[in-house]
Order: sequence, then C-alpha cells, then structure tokens
Amino acid sequence: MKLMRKAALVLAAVPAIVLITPVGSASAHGYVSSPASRSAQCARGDIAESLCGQAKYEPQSAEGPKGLKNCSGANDSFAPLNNDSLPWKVTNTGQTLSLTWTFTARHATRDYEYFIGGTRVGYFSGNNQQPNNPTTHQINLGGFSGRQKLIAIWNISDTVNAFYSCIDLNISGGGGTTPPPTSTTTRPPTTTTTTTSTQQPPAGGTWAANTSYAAGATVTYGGSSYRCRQAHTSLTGWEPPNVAALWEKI
Ligand SMILES: [Cu+2]
Repeated sequence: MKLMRKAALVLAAVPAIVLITPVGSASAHGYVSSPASRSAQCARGDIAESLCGQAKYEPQSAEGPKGLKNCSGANDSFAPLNNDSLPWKVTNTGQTLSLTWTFTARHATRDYEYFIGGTRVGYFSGNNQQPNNPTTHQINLGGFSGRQKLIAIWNISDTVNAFYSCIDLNISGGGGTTPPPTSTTTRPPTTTTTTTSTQQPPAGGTWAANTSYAAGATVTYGGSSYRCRQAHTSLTGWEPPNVAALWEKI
C-alpha cells in the first residue's frame, strides 16, 4: 500500500518536470544590457510592465529567425519592443559607441550585426565559438545623427535563430563634413602657396573603420586627437588607441 502511494506520487511529479524544462531553456539567451536596450529598460522597470509584455521578465528572449530588422524577432509576446512611441530612454552618444551583451546562455555564435535603418554600421564575427559573458563591441555609427534606433542582432551558429535588441540613440557628430577645429589657423599669411594644401590630410573628422588614411591625417577618437603615422585602410579593432604603430596621439 505504502509503496503504491509512493509510486503514484512519483508518477504525478513527472508531468511537472516536463513542463518546467522548456521554460528554463526559453530564458537562456542574451540581450544588450548597456546602453540599456528596450528589453533592458523593461526588465529594470523604466517602462511600465503593462506596456512591456514578456520583455519585463525575459529581456534576453526576443528571439526569431535570422535576417529580420525588428526589435522583437517577430516574436508576438515581445511585440511591444517594436513600438517606437513608448517612452524609451534615449542614450546620447558621439559617433563611437560601446555596446555590451549580457548572455544567460553562451550560444555558439556566427556573428553580430548592428543596423540603423537599412545600413549595417557594425559587424563582428563570432567564429562559431561561445562568446564571453558579457561581450562588448565598439562600433562607429557611420555618420548618422540625431534620434536613431539601433538594431543589435546576435546570430546563433547552430540554430536558424537570432536574438534582437533595440537601442534608442541620440547621435551627435554625424553629418560627415564638418572638419575638426584646427589649431594651425593662426599661421602668418606670408608663406602662402604649396605646403598648406598638399600637406593637409584628407577629411579628418572622427575615426571610422574601412577608411583609407594617409600619413599625417588627423582624426578624433574617444575625445582625443590622433595623427596617422603610416598610410593604411582602417579596420574594426584598429581604433587609434589600440594601434600605436598607426596612430600617434596629438
Ligand atoms: Cu538561448
């Protein structure tokens, strides 16, 4: 009799276990925690729970097929993340932005992509490896300015899915053409011709990846100015503070 009761209890417990397992795995993903993405703002209570939907409880689970350009991964229970008229907190930034992903499961990663509108402004390979937690990327915002929605995408390598995070930005320093103020404008007008025009580096402005820089070119990056030591085409990861062989601080 006793034994039969025990067996009945064990059997009764089985369906509960089966139910619990999918919930656990559903919460095991990732999102952009800094600057606070829309999901992060829902999780920390910046936006009313009634407006956020499931993102309040699972900011890391805006999961959907790869290749989308939205904030929810086309996942219905995360649809409020696509609502641009909710009172999202906006992060002020210059042209360079650091973003940090927080992972609740470190899925093997194909790559990360960052979009403003239809323009991909950032790309990082994941080498099909598990990422560090957290993982931080530095991207250049490609000359965009003003209020923009950045879509951050974490593409998983061993499933068809990706995770989506949207970050609301107010970007300064865009528009491209404004040259940085130079300290050499007080040069006396006596030696007019050649040197100024030929020596002057192209463009200047904020350092950007995938840009050709001539020796002597000056850029700003992270609030400092740098002069190019040798001609090269810049790449992500070659930011001036990282590569002393290419850039000297001025
Ligand atoms: Cu996951």
